[in-house]
Amino acid sequence: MAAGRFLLRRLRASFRSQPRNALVDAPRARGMHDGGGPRRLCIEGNIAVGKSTFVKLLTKTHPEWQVATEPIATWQNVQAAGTQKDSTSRRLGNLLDMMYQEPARWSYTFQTLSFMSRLKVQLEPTPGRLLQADTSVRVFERSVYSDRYIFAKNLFENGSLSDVEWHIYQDWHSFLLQEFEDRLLLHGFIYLQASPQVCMERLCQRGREEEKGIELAYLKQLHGQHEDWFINKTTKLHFEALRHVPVLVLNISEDFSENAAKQEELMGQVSRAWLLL
Ligand code: UDP
Ligand code: D5M
Ligand code: MG
Repeated sequence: MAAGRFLLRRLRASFRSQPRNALVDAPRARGMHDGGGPRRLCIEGNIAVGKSTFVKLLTKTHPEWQVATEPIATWQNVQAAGTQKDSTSRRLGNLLDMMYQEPARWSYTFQTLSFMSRLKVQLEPTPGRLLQADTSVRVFERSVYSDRYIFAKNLFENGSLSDVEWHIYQDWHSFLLQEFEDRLLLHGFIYLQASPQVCMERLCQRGREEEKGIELAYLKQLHGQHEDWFINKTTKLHFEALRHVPVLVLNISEDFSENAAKQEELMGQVSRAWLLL
């Protein structure tokens, strides 16, 4: 009990001393999980803000951490499983591209694929080497939660998902997450924040073919969704435990990809926050 009170005091002191980068909701810092096993962190942020770059930096700093990147290759190359006679898979299409070309036609289909692929990743059993470690960490690039509270919500609000699709989506999303609740536990979000303009520059620099038609207005909508969830706290979340997952906000407007001092600063912020989880 005494140790618990000490930790709580440290969390509160840290929260007060770092208003912009604090772990929001830190007093309930165990997030969605109170059991043993690895701590599970999720990296969230707008398109092209720098999540994958940040995850690479985390891996370099903590080679023992296990990282699950976004299953984007699956979305770019949807395949039909081979039959017994013919074990080769048949390419069915690039659903990411199809969604950007015809949002009203393909957004709902895309949500089913992105959700299923993220769910599979989040449900993967913990590797043995992590079970043996005293302190082990799994990192996910986005989650089944950003699927809903960032993308699907936004696609509904901008008219790409119909009332019926949004209703059906929310129904199965809630049902499945309740069913798998214990195995989808998260201990913390790291929200990587930058202006939509910075994301646009990085998106153009990356030059992913399917994203060539993305406009600044879309990045502004997604920025607003992130801010409403993580900063303004106005997004209605349907899972009690999710409301209490601590959020570390890191502003990465300044380029960190080649800047050693900035990288050190960011990794320091993660470590300090991490000690509190
Ligand atoms: N990038 C950059 N400076 C940064 C972070 C990222 O120039 O501080 C570039 C990165 O090299 C890539 C693009 O921005 O070309 C998008 O980054 P990333 O793929 O990591 O973004 P994500 O979509 O995963 O958030
Ligand atoms: O790129 C991931 C890409 O996939 C980017 O174009 C956004 C898109 N994406 C990811 N999840 C969704 C959902 N659920 N709906 C619609 N579009 C989505 P990144 O580089 O990781 O930002
Ligand atoms: Mg990425």
